[in-house]
Formats: sequence, structure tokens, C-alpha cells
Amino acid sequence: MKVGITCYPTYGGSGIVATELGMELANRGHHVHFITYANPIRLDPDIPRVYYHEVEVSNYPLFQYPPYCLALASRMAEVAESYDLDLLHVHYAIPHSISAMLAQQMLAATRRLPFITTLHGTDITLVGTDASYFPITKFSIEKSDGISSISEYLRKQTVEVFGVANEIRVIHNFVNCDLYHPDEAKTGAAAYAPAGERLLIHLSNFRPVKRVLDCVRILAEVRKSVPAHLLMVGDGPERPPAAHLARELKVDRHVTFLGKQNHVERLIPLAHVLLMPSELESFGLVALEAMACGVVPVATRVGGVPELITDGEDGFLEAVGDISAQAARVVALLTDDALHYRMRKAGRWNASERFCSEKIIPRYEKYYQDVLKVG
Ligand code: GMT
Repeated sequence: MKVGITCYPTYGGSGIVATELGMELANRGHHVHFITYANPIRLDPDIPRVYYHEVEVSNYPLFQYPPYCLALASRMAEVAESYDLDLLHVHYAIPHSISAMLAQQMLAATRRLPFITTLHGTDITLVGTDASYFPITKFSIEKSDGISSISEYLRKQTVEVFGVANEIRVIHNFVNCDLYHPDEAKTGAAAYAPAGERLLIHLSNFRPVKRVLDCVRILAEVRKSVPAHLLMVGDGPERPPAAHLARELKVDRHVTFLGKQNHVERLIPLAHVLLMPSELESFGLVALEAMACGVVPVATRVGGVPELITDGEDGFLEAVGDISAQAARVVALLTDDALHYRMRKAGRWNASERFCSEKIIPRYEKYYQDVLKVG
């Protein structure tokens, strides 16, 4: 098939899922055209059958806000026509879904161009519910030829909030278990924990919803009984406050801020525990990546996370903001080798049996076929 993929290329889990999906599809013989405003960060340019089409948005002085949505629609239509695309697959409803709908209408006289919208979370739970975007988000969902959501939680939320009647197919996020795998020796960990401290890791875009400061508080609590070091991967608005809090709690020497990293599959396996104290996650992709790497997640019981993590089996789930409960789970994992071994094995098993690429990608392929058949 020839598929056009649009996502936010440089920011957030939806862009990562879209990029990984594109690469997996290309490896399975499909032709994948990324139509985005920048090269997706995790995109491997060496993969055959992957193409990149940049969306350029001219900023005429008259425009207070450059009309990206329109530039994207034009580029989608152009690429679809030139490369004879079978369908468009957009990730994150706003504004990608509307652009896809416009591209579809632009080409309607000459060809059918169906589009699938994958909902990722904040496009429904946050941005989509904002009064200025609600009607257009609902409209774009109703006009999509196929809709998928990355968890059952998000499917229910979408039906509840938008009252849409269309089928929403749940296709959970996935992980490449060959690329994301455990590193039992953890030799690279010494660079961050020279005295053999246990490594905790947090990865996110450091937005308030991730409760990044909780990671620092958990570390300070854990360090009262176990020598531990925290790796903070990513960047965003909560990074300076997190660094400030680390100084205030006198744990700044035990926290390393690494900024944005391209090869997280090399960093995650170095850690023992992943901290994901989020206020909300529709899925929690990073927890899946950690489980595939044999790193046990200590997370919050929110959104779609319980669809991924079974509390007490392959990770721990605690209440949002309950620092002492989350810290106690971390301490248990760092001091009880048998517990850590059992849970990391269970996590790897869960990741590879339920969420590996080989299991999930065919579900997208099937959805593409179903949507193409309807026409
Ligand atoms: O919250 C983020 O990191 C960004 C956001 C996005 O849409 O890019 O992530 C959402 O999509 C991820 C990939 O499907 C999910 O793993 C996250 O749980 C989800 N975030 C929220 O629901 C807050």
C-alpha cells in the first residue's frame, strides 16, 4: 500500500508512534510518505520505501497566525496525487484530521482518498474539549473514514465527550522488542552512577501533566534508604522547576538532566526503575518501552495505564501525587532482587506477547484494508 502519514514530528508520544509505525510499515513492504513540517525525530532515513515531504508554511505579514492547516491540506493533496497514495493516516486529531478532510475534498473529482485518524490523548482529553476546538474536533472525527484510539480508556472518553457514533477501533501502542531489549549487565550505567547507585529514569516532554517534580521528590524519599541516581530525559517547561527543586531538596548531585535524546533504547535499559507519576496518560508509551527493556515501571493509576501495567505483576500503580507510596514501591524494587527479577521478566513478557510490533502492526494493515474496501 502507499500510505501518507502526518503527525507532530518533533514533540510527544503521538509523533513517536506515527514514526515507528511508518518505519514498521516500510519494513513490511509498504511505501510510506511522511507529510510533516519537519523530519520526524526518530525517523531512520536509511529505511527503504520511506519518503519525507516537508510542509512549508509561508508567513505573509497579513497573517497573525500562519494557516498551517491549509498548507498541510495542500501538501497532502499534492503528495497523494503525485505518488498515487491509497490513503492518509493522521495522528492527533487537531488539525491533521481537518487537513486530511480538505485534501480528500480537493481530490474528490478525480479519486477517492480515505483517511484514518488515530486519537492519542490530549487531542481528546485536553485540546479537543477546549471550547474553541470542540466542534471542529467532533466534526473531523465524524468525517474520518476510520478512527482508532490507542486505548480502551480513550475510546470511551471520545464517545462520552463527543458523543460520536462512528466505530472507534482500539489499537494499542506497540514497541519494537528487537530494538528495545534488556541489558542485564547495565555496563553503561557506571557513567551516571559511578559508586554503583541504582538508576531511576524518567522520560517525557516535561509538561505539567507529567508531574516531573514528583520524580525529584520520589528520588529524595528513596535516597533516605537506598543510594540512587535519577536520569531525566527530555525537555519542556517543567525542567527548570525540577532542577530548582533538586537543589532545594539537596539531591541535585544525584539527578542528571540529559535533555532530548534520540536513542532512548540505549538509555532505558541502564535503569532499574522507570518513574511515570503522570496526572494523566491515555496509554503511557514510555512505560511499554521500559517494560520491553526489563525496567520496572512505578506509575500512576490513570487513564489507559492499567491496560498496560498490571499492578504488582509487571509494575506498580499508585495514586497521583502519592509520593510516599511511589517511593516505597521503588525502595522495594531496589532492595528485593527476587521481586525486581520477577517483575522485570513479567514486564518483558507482557511487552513482547501483547504489544510488540509483530502483533500490533497487522491490526493497522487490516484497518487500512477495511477502509479501502468500503469505497
Ligand atoms: O503526553 C504526551 O507525551 C504527548 C501526547 C501526544 O499526543 O503526543 O501523548 C499521548 O500519546 C501517547 C502516544 O500514543 C500516549 O502514550 C500518551 O499517554 C498520551 N498522553 C496523554 O494522554 C497525556
